[in-house]
Amino acid sequence: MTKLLDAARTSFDGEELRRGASRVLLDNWTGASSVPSHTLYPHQWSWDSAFIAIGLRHLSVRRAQLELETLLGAQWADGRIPHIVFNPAVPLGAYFPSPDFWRSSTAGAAAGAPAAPETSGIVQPPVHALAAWLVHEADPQESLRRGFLARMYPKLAAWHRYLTAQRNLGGSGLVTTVHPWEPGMDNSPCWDGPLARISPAAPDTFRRADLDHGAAADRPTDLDYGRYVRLAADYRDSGYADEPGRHAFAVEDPCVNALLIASEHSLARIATAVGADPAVHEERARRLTATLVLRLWHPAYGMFLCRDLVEGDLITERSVSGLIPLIVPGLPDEVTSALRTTLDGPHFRAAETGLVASYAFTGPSFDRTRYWRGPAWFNTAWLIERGLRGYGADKRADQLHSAFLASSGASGFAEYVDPVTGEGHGTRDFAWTAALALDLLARQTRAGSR
Ligand code: 9WN
Repeated sequence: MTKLLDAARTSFDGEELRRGASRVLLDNWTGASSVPSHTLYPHQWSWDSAFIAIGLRHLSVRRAQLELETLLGAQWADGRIPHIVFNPAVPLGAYFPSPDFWRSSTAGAAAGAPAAPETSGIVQPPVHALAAWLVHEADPQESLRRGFLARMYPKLAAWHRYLTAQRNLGGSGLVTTVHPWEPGMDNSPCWDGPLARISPAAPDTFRRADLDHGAAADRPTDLDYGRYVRLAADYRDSGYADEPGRHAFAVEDPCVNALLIASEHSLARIATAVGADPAVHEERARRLTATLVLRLWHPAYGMFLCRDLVEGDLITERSVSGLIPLIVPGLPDEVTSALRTTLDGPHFRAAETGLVASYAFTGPSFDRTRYWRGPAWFNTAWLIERGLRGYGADKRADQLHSAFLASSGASGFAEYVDPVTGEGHGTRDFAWTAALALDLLARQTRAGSR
């Protein structure tokens, strides 16, 4: 970082930031869960709720528990946690695809969708067991008193079983995602190749609600949206069935699988706390870690890559997803040191900018403001900060920590920011940005002078 950037990107008033972040979480709370944003995302989202719970625990442990309980209340009988749980009080036109598109209670009945609430039929990255453990740790006595972990454990175990059994579509053991919305990085250039094979749904068959609130230049193109709609409609029309060879889009993503491994480690702790056997989770975490390295590590790129199961090849695009495995304990030394070099080297320039771009500056599709094609998100920075700390890189983690706090507040808790200027983009008062800022602030207070 230059000296000027350094000062602007690391100075903040902790008390003001705490007040601002708390206000966002209080405003986005809807009674039993939170919305990521009242305008752009007016329902409950799966991985958002996990990140939100991690921050909410510092405001109200009870609400943080409820956030996860509400989400898991919508779990399907096959174990999947849907990526959206719809609020019936929100008008259908407020978000697309709406419940009448997914039709979970009917189209998903055979796969075990509940009769209510209505949900989507795809999933998002499994951060939930990690979040449940962190919520528990915030107040173990209250957690025990309410039987929080005992109620969460069977549901989280069923979720991981769904992912590792039904979503093992490549047979490698890794989880396969079947829609670009599943890895949570919707418009990543990694999907351009796989998406090129999909014929888009006709533009007059749907209406994009996102453009009512987001700038068109920042959001995915109409062509990509048509392809998202086609893939989701085909999945729905198959009854949300997961079978190898059936999906036109089938990708093994490093972030999804790294979060599963981190969550398996948390599930082992949860199992021990509720008197169950942690061995199955420890063993699965070990196996998945070895497979992740075997299948998705690319030494010459110095990072993990996505694998396209339809073509069988690695996708040679550098996305932040490929750095998230830093969160996985027990990686070989050469892997972690290469990941750190890539993070701060010319592709991601994280030490210089203080932020973590979603896609390499050097990539052919880099765009500073378009969705997941360059801008910096705060959940990925939080994961990398945690990963660096896990590997003892405290000094580097401290820098990321301060830069995160400064830019989250300065951007008005933006959904994402320009990775060079830090200027806010997308929606503001975005819940996970505020929640994860609160979490980092709480850790700073505990650590004292950092
Ligand atoms: C589709 C809610 C979600 C996040 C995703 C982000 C975006 C939705 C959209 O918003 O996706 O799920 O409409 O673009 O990409 O990570 O969970 O905040």
